[in-house]
Amino acid sequence: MLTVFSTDHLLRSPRTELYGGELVRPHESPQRAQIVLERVLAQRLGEVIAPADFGMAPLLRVHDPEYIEFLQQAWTDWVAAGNRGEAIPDCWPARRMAQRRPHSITGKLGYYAMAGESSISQGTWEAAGAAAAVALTAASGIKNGARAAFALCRPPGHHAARDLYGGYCFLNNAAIAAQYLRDGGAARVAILDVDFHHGNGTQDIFYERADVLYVSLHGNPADAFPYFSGYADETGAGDGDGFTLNLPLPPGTEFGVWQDALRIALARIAQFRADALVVSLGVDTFAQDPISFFRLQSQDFSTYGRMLGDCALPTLFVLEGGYAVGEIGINVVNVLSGFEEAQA
Ligand code: 6XA
Ligand code: ZN
Repeated sequence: MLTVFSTDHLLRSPRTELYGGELVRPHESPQRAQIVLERVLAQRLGEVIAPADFGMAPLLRVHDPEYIEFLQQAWTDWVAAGNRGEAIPDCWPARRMAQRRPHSITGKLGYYAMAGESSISQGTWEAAGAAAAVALTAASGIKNGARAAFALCRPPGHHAARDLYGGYCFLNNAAIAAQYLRDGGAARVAILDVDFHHGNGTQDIFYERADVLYVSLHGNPADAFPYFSGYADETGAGDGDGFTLNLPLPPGTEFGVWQDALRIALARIAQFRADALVVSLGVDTFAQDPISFFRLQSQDFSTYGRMLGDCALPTLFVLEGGYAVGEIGINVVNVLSGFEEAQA
């Protein structure tokens, strides 16, 4: 399987994450991508290439132009305003408040943030742009007939909506890739989100569309981030009614129960008759993950990788979360190798 990777992920290296009432070293660290890359190479998964340049057009198919401009400018404006720390919001357009974009950079951060943990620092925009290019390059492999490709993206993307960042995400790499596949001739694209967290951004982007199916297994939002998205009764709207499937699962979920939910997800994807599958691949479902509450073991990632391979669809894997850095490489590559085994 082809892997696409960019060293520009290193440009995303904030010092702080707002966590447990403190500013701590970010869970979403440069080390994560390095360890996944090392495992890809050690297991000889296949060729590793750098991304091509796709320009802004495919980003603007998914995100608002004003939002992109905000991301490009945020750090410069934050520093120019005289702030000394990294850029974090401290006021949001909550219930019954005006949903208008302020002039002030601090106001803009609140306007565009769906969560407050992710500090914006120098290079954040450049790294996010590189991650989107990684996803697009891997998607172009699929478009040109590859059976599978792995986008080793960092920062991740599935919490980013048309005009929202947060949950460590700025540009929605999986959504940008899915839209690119649609524009390249795939009539129906399915997105399967196996990250521990609900991909509120991806769901929102395609919520009213019947051409992109969004299916997610995740920690019940009553108990887990992003708290305000991912309930089972969110099923799509308008033309998209019935084209969102959420399978929320409770704290302590073991692989057996998770696998039953995956079978339901895969049955829906088969019924949809997708031309291509995009997998939002987060491995924060791992039992030892520091911020999540499922109980998957490393061998379980191989097992479900084989189940994905059995679907026999052109498949693009896009890296999302996973913070047990010691095992992130093993768990990610177990999924990819399991997939290859089933396809062989
Ligand atoms: C913020 C938790 C962010 C979770 C990010 C993630 N307290 N999403 O892994 O998939
Ligand atoms: Zn996650």
